[in-house]
Amino acid sequence: MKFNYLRNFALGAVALCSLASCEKEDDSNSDPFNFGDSKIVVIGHKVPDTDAVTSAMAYAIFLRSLGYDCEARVAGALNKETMFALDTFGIKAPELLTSADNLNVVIVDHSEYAQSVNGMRNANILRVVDNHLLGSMTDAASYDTTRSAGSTCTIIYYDFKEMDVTITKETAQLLLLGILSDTGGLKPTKSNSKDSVVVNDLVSVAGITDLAAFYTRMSEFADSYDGMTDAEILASDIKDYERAGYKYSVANVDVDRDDYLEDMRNRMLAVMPDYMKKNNLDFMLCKIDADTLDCSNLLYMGENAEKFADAAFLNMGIEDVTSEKKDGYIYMTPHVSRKVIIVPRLNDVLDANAKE
Ligand SMILES: [Mn+2]
Repeated sequence: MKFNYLRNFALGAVALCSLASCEKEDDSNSDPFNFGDSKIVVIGHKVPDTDAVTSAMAYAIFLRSLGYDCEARVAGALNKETMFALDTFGIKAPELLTSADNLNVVIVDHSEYAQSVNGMRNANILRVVDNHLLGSMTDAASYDTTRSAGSTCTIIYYDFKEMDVTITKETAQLLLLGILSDTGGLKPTKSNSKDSVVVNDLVSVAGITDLAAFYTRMSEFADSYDGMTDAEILASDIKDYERAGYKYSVANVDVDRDDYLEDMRNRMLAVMPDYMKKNNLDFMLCKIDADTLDCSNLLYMGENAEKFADAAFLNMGIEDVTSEKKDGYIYMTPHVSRKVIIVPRLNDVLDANAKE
């Protein structure tokens, strides 16, 4: 059960250790990061998850506190979990941004142009704040990245601390939501002690009395595909990548009952070809996680997809993770993270088989 991990969060009260953040100017003039006077838009990735939304909002608050003219926007419609979470605290969601053309932007929670709103290649990227493997955004003016952080909100918490900016109740709520969502309620496979320390520090500021109960409720919304078509389920938590000349996507789908796995595999396999065609992909993966069984089923489709998946995910040699080839998919246990396991290992295989 997801919320069980939360029981340990209070025990993670290790010393506050500053996450390494890089390339920050530390002069105390009126322009602490030298971002200038122009309006700044903070934005996360397309198909936004809770962390993409709340980290943008929290970072916008952070920059406004430092005197910048700044606003958060979202790159797509909010999912059910995010809507529930913001509703709970009475927080208004940011407005949609459809093009980043010629804007001054701070990017949160991604570093892949393929995951950004249109026009991002023509934007002035002041900073990337992210906890993922660095993607194609190698030309930003500065980076504030810590791959070991469980969520972008964790990084931002330490930014507030470092710059001595007060964390208000609403900021605490936003940061907590991003961390809880991205770490699956502080699951050990998706978080570390730094995330726990932050949650421990923020929970009372955020005014949450029963964190486990709150996260359970939140995850019910995350797992709910009520009223969605199979194509919408496939696209509900999908990320696009460009690497070594390949265009690919990795979808993430959760099922809350083990006996739904086979059905969900078949349903996703039926809608994957259309997604590939519409998005002009070379190949795609779809990872279906079953919480109760604690496993991932990895589907693959497209040219060489099986070959790449076999090379990346069989015989991985990772302690405590086993993988096995099944009929048409790879079975892994415990469930694996797209960010930590899937994308880095796949990119290594693609680099070794580069198109150009
Ligand atoms: Mn995200």
